[in-house]
Amino acid sequence: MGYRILETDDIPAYLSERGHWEDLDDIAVREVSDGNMNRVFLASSADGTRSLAVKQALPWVRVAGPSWPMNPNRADAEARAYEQIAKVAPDEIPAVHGYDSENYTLVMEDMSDLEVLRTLLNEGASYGPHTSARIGELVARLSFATSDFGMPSAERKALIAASVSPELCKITEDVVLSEPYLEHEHNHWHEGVADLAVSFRADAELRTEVAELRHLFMTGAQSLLHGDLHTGSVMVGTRDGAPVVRVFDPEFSFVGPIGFDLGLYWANALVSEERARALGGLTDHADQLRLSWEAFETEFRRLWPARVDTFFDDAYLDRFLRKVWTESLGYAGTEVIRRIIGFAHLTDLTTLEDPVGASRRALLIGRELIVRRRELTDVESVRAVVRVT
Ligand code: SR1
Ligand code: MG
Repeated sequence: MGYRILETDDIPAYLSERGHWEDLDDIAVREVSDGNMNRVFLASSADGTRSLAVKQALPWVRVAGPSWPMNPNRADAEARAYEQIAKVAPDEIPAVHGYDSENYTLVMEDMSDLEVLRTLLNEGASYGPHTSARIGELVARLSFATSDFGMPSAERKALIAASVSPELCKITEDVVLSEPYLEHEHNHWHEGVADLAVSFRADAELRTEVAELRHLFMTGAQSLLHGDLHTGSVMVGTRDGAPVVRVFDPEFSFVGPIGFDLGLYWANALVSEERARALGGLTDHADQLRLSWEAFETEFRRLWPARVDTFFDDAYLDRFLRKVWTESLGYAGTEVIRRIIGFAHLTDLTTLEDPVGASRRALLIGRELIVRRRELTDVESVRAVVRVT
């Protein structure tokens, strides 16, 4: 039949055809699309005992429409990423009930009892003790398992080949890792940061450092990444009295530098901290970089003795983790900057009555993380940057 774009009214028959739903007299569907790229529907029975999420990739960027075409086969990357993550962290992703590669559609667990982390933080909630640690642990497990430490060489070459994702990588290479430092129609900013946008474009030191991070993003095939690990890609809540953390939306997944995943999470934590500071609502924001890094490092070191290639010795592990730390700081800086003067701004700042102070602080912190990343050798030195900015 070929690819067809699903509308709300198509979902009952679609789920029935695919064997996911039997009683078509007992199904209600609503569209809950929220991210920049795709459509999402929730189907549920009247008594709420049965529910599913249906996510379809459109042939364009959802928020831009047909003027920004995008191959819907990005859903293949998302389905592949979920398969890999399920091997190492099955409890930290939604259950995937099926993938339809003809319609680029995933049928998944309904997570509407959970909340998007960004939404909660914007409402003034704390992270709590579990969220960032679970994120750090997930990144460690996924990155170790899909690195040359966790996977035999030939198998890994096949993973790299299967995970090539040119269109989505190009989005990141453009909107995160170059456009904010150039004149580009995607860029926009609040007039209160216009001077910083101008000065960043003229900043040769900053540009060269971003060029290095961009080149590493293009060439550094360290591990399979989530690829877009911001606080809008994380859901949190409680089930049966236990904390739940679910990472979703890995459509930007490819084999790249591990620091890109950690860096995106850190950037979004830092911006969230600036929102909270502006509102006088700081809680545990300052702990999140440390919690995620410590969990990442601890888990990576725990897995190390099981490495498949023991030519990589313990001294190399120390060196490798230092490199991941430094690169993570750099990517954190690039993500902060693009979210304020580039494409796809963050509601953390755009919903502030006066976003200027928080935005200026975040931009300056972002620049420091990029240009001084090699001298920021521990969590305390990063906190010092935040304090003195
Ligand atoms: C055109 S896509 C813009 C952004 O949305 C996604 O969530 C990624 O962050 C991407 O950079
Ligand atoms: Mg997304």
